[in-house]
Amino acid sequence: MSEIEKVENEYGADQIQVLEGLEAVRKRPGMYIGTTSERGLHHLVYEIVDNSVDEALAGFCDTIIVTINSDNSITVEDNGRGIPVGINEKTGLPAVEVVFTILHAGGKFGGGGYKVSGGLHGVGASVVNALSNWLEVYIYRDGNEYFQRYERGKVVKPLEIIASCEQEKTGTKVVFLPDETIFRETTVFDFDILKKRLREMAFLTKNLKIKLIDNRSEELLERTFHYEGGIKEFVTYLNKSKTALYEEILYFEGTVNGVYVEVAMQHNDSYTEGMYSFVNNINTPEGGTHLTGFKNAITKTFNDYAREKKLLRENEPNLSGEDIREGMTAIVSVKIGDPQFEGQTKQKLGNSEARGAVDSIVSEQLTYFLEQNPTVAKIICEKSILSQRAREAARKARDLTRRKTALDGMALPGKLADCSDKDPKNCEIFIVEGDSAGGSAKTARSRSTQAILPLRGKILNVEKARLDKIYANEEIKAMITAFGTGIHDDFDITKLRYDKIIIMTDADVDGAHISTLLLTFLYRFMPDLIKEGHVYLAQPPLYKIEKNKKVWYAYSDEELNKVLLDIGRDGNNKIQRYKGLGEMDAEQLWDTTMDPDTRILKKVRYNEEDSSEIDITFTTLMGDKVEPRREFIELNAKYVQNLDI
Ligand code: 28G
Repeated sequence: MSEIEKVENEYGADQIQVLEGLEAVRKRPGMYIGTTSERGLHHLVYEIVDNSVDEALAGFCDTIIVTINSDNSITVEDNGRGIPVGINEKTGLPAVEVVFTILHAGGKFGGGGYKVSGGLHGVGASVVNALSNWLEVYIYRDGNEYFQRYERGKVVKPLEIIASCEQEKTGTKVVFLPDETIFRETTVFDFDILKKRLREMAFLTKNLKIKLIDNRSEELLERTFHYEGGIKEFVTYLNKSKTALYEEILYFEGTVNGVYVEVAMQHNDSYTEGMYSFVNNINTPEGGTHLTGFKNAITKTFNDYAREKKLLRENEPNLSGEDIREGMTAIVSVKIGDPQFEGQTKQKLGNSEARGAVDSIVSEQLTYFLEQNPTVAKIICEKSILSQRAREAARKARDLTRRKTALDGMALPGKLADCSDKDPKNCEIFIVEGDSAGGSAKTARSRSTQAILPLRGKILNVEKARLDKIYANEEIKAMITAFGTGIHDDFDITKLRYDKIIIMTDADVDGAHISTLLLTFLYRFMPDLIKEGHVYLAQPPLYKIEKNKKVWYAYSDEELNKVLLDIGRDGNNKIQRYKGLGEMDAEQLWDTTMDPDTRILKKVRYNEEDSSEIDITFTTLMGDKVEPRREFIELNAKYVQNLDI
């Protein structure tokens, strides 16, 4: 069935239905773009760019330019064939008008059907149109420049030819201004958010050039993403702050049963796995059949190889998938005509043919690669065997603590001053840097609901340690038992003993370092605590200002200046710069940092869509390469006030 026919059969729509369709989008925008927050706003750009990417996947477009204009409208241009302008018989409308005004069934987030990207042209254009104050489309085809304008989704003028152009020039240009009555939170685009997603799109579509331009400020901001190697370069990018164990990026590609599969992978010397999967260029943080197929394939293939080459002896157990994936960065990308999503958030791929396709392509091509590259094969197998031994040692250490806890009842760590209320909903735990601040916090706290766990010195950097060492670490063991959730395979968030986990460190460089170490641990080992919003950073004040027996606290330099402006700068002011929590007595600590009625807490946020970038942030900050860290710190120096991962 041709695309045009499909439109006719499904919609045979008259103008009234068309308008109703877009009204539905304006009434319940969340159904179509998930949210009207900042994230939803940026989603509009991706919907339009997706159509250009589809044109690229169809083989007709190699350049996309996205511009943030000075009025915060967006221009997207591609050099594809140009959206068809011919009249569609049933609707009597030009095809382009069908694309922008007819709502296609379902939405990516609503009911029945899902958006089918990957060669078939997405269905988001009409949604973007409905949620825009105005939208203009320019089409270059057959030596003409066509133009149409819409306001809040409605045609304001029929499609017209406004100029002629060179016969060879083809493509589409869309300009739109999001509707501020829909996007109440913000209509201001963020260069960095767009940059991340457009870079990802460029990685996922090899050879496609995507340019992002920001025209809002004096100095022009411009980035171009163009990766000949596609996801191979994605892996290199993700590993840039790590040390690779071998030079090659393993790359497998093919189509089985209508599923196009692409996989790239490489191991580094860290202990964490970084696997990212995509379906039709959309991130699937919860994985699904494609990821299962990949995991099956590598587990089986490496075990077969290690046995055959006698790297694993007969009496030794098989390598587990986790052993093989330790320190592995991988991208699994599939393109499929009719993706079915499952699970609570509808983000997990369900198509069973994807499992088989990825499994067979990876098994076959990886077996061949290992035969051709025995040195690389040996490095990976040996690393996996080391991981297997560490895991076994860690299991023993864990069983030991588990048995101990079983014997002692719930053996809470000795240093923990627990709260008396046993309902986790009411409870919070402060993780405090140093014994002395821990002492003040213990005195200051509200005993019924606030628990204090003091940590001595710097905690272990989990980026640089293997499991067995991590489980043996006293500070980490204390946190695990205090939280009650267990860790890793045992992790159970329903057992969490506190609703809020509050990291309280000095407001100086060391304190920031300790916060980062703690966040690294939580992010790697108990990510759900962060995802579910249980992790907070306390904000102790930087200054105490006293005048005529009155006291003010300031949490930043700006606040200090504001207070001084209010009370007047004169000789009666006494300003104290707090260097650490230890300088505050219990009462001050309570008043400024711990009292739930007056304190400021920063919630640590986690955005699934950003997971590959967050991984880079942590390895850059905590890994062993110095140069990327320096770069990162220089680039982010302006954000240090706001520890947001
Ligand atoms: C610049 C911003 C966004 C696009 C094309 C090219 C074609 C196309 C787009 O066809 C098919 C859908 C239902 C009738 C296809 C051109 C075949 C031949 C295309 C874009 C038409 C849509 N020649 N380029 N759509 N059907 N770029 N960029 O949107 O109605 S969308």
